[in-house]
Amino acid sequence: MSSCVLVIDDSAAIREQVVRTLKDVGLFEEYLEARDGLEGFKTLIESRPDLVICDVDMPRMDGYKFLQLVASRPELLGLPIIMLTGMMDFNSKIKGLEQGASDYLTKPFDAGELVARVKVQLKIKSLQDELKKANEQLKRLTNIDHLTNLFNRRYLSEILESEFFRARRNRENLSMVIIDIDYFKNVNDTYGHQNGDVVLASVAGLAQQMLRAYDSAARYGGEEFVLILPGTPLQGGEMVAERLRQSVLEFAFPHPMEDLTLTISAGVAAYPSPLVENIDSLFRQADEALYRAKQAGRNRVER
Ligand code: GH3
Ligand code: MG
Ligand code: MG
Ligand code: MG
Repeated sequence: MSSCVLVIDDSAAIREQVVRTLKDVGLFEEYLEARDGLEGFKTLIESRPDLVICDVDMPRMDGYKFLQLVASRPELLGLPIIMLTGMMDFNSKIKGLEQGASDYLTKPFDAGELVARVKVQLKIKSLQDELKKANEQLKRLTNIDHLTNLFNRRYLSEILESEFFRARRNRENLSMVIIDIDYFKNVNDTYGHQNGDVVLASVAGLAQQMLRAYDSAARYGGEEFVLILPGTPLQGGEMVAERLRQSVLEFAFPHPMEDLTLTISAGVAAYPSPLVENIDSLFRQADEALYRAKQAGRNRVER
């Protein structure tokens, strides 16, 4: 069920005729009207109808200009617009379609044809919406690690690629933190693999809580995580890692892990730095720092 249609025409009689035709078949719940392109665009932005029926010849702003305005707004992409006009010549139809109209009807219109064409547009719109949803779902599935809800390793490479080059272009800082849970094998051995999974999800949740909107957290390996912190120098990355280390240390795990004191080790590296000229060396620096943290006894952050 589509809920809202907007009818734009300078003639009150035509608007009434269109609305009555659509009301007769109960295609919409709400009917909005506007007298010209300008008023129509304002109503469109405010009320976001599911379909627009628009006259071409109107004072102040005509239908072509209206189409141009709509096309300039990416958020309106896919909105069905049926042009309705008295103009009989082909060129005006072609012009309308080229400017983004979904369909074209000439006045006087046949009620049955209007309804049929509106239905076609609504069908196309709903298929597009489904496709969009399926695409978003697919994107989620390809980018997200199921157990932890963090980005997966595959998507981490994409993020690193874009963030590293953005940092280089804009001469901005970029920090990377690699985290490895200490003695995680013991957790599995003591509480079982399923509880181990709970621990992984908990650590991921704590990491996610630390982050700002443009930071990213990914599950890099079994019990290894990576944080990407754009606009953050080395000291900032260390601070984030240290806060996470503290919060993991203090975290109260659910039954039967009440007695578990979990720790993490982390290595931090940042761009720019004399040792970091590309993504690989950024990774290597962070990994070597992590190794030093492990060597130094774990439960610590190294740079
Ligand atoms: P260290 O302090 O040196 O890091 O010791 P560790 O035991 O954490 O290191 P190690 O790499 O030897 O062990 C990691 C363990 O993580 C081994 C593996 O069974 C476990 N693991 C990997 N992925 C998963 C997972 O998805 N779920 C669970 N429960 N365990 C996992
Ligand atoms: Mg007109
Ligand atoms: Mg490991
Ligand atoms: Mg480990």
